[in-house]
Amino acid sequence: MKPVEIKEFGQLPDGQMVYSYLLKNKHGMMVEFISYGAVMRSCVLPGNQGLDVVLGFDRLEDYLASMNMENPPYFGSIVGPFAGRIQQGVFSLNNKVYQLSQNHGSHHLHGGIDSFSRALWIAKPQTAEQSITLKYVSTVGTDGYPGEITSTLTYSLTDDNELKMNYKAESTEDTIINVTQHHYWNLGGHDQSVENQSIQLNATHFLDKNTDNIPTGNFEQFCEKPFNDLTTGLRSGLDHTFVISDQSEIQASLSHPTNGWKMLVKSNQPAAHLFIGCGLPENLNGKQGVSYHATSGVCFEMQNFPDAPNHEHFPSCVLRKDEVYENNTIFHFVNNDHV
Ligand code: FUC
Repeated sequence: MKPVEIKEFGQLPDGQMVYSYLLKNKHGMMVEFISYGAVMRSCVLPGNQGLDVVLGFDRLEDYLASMNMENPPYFGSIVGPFAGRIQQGVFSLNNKVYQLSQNHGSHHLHGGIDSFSRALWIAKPQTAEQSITLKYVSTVGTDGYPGEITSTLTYSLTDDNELKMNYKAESTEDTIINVTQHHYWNLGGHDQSVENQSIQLNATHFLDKNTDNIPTGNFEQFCEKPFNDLTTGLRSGLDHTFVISDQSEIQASLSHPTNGWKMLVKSNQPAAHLFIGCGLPENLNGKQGVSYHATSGVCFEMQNFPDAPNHEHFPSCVLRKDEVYENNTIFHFVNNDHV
């Protein structure tokens, strides 16, 4: 078995070491993760002399500082225990009311203050070629969540240029869960703009939301049939949850107009939350001196509906203590001109 390349990436303020893990396939595709936030730091496609298609930072300090911004970008990280907003951070479960941390105005966002994105994940011994498994245990009551939640995340890179994510969670008490991934993609390279790249979704409706970006419980139709190109109007401030129409193989795609690259997204999740960094600060200093801006990348966050605990007609987000939650998502890169 070919060992994954492991390096020291930096030290947390408390002295703990953050490692980086590099997966490579036979075509030269390379994906790098770090153990802080289980972040995907780079994803280099084969053949194009280092076409790096995800946004990120060069130094651990930049990741740490970014999480202290007013609107953290969550570059490349795993988001949880509950992705998206929960109104006032309040929900009921088993006839008990829980108050989660209010880290976004008076609301709860992306798992709160000590969320999965800020955690140090620990690597487990490698069991398959070009694969890395990270584990994180969040203690009972972290950010107000019931249960000790054990997360196990495996990222694998195949020789078909597929990046596979398998995430599992178990809890010692009934809890709520909605985990996603926050990679900002740009098929032209992380130093470009995604404005002219086309997005297609296996969806006809998105969740209506209020001025605080919280679902109202209603659905809005944006096209007649799935896999329409998203209209420019919608794309110019994209921070929407799209309802996946059916569980057919492909849920979303991103295509570059000229270089031939296409990313197909396959997932077992009921929604795709799409975000084009409208909340990113201008001139955010990223990898290799690149200055990121509002259209530097687009996130395909495959997940359940935000605020699901407060809407009975949304898919359930309850994880019972004897159950296993799974998010299986695959990013498949294809290019007829290359491989
Ligand atoms: C997305 C959005 C949010 C937020 C964040 C960085 O998931 O829904 O609005 O700003 O990521």
